[in-house]
Amino acid sequence: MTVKIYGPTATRAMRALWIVRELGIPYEHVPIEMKDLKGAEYLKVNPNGKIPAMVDGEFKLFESMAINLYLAAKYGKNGLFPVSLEDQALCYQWSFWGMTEVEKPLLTILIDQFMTPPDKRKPEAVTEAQNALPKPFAVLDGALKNREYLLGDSFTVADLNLASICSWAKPIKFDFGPFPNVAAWLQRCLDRPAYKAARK
Ligand SMILES: N[C@@H](CCC(=O)N[C@@H](CS)C(=O)NCC(=O)O)C(=O)O
Repeated sequence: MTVKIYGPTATRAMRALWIVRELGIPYEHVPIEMKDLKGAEYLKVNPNGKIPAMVDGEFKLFESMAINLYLAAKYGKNGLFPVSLEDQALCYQWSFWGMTEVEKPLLTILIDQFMTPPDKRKPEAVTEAQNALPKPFAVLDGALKNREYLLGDSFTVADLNLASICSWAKPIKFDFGPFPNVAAWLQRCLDRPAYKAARK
């Protein structure tokens, strides 16, 4: 059975497209367009009318982080999903943390810079978002001190999920000067062949 991933590459679907490449499993990419998300057909896949969504046989799942944690747990034979309960919990921790602490401010800036006409931009919201980022990035920088990846020496779904969120810092040219460990880790993750292949 082939896993189906719904959503264009230039969206959060990229996260799922990255992990299927890392896992080396067969998959079908359904690049449903934004205009079709609220159509009856797609609402049967994801009743939220959002992307990404994943279908694995009869099983349907939405929420990008849940999709990736599921795929890693089910198909991860190469250490992408760690063995110990504690390490698995750390994968949940960094995935949820990325969604709650980092994603919104980065997205606010990204949308303002690239998807909002100049007369509709909200500099105050951007300033608030910029002010929100140093605190979590300082935490992340500390967590990455003297280690290549979040859990230690090897790349896991924790890195993939969090790096997929932090990748939005690149187009907005976020200044990682004060966070050199984050900058090096992010580049390490985004240099992976599976990431590059998924972006094509
Ligand atoms: N928390 C969700 C967010 C899903 C989401 O908002 N996706 C965007 C595209 S990146 C979307 O579907 N937007 C269309 C809409 O909200 O109508 C996840 O991570 O999967």
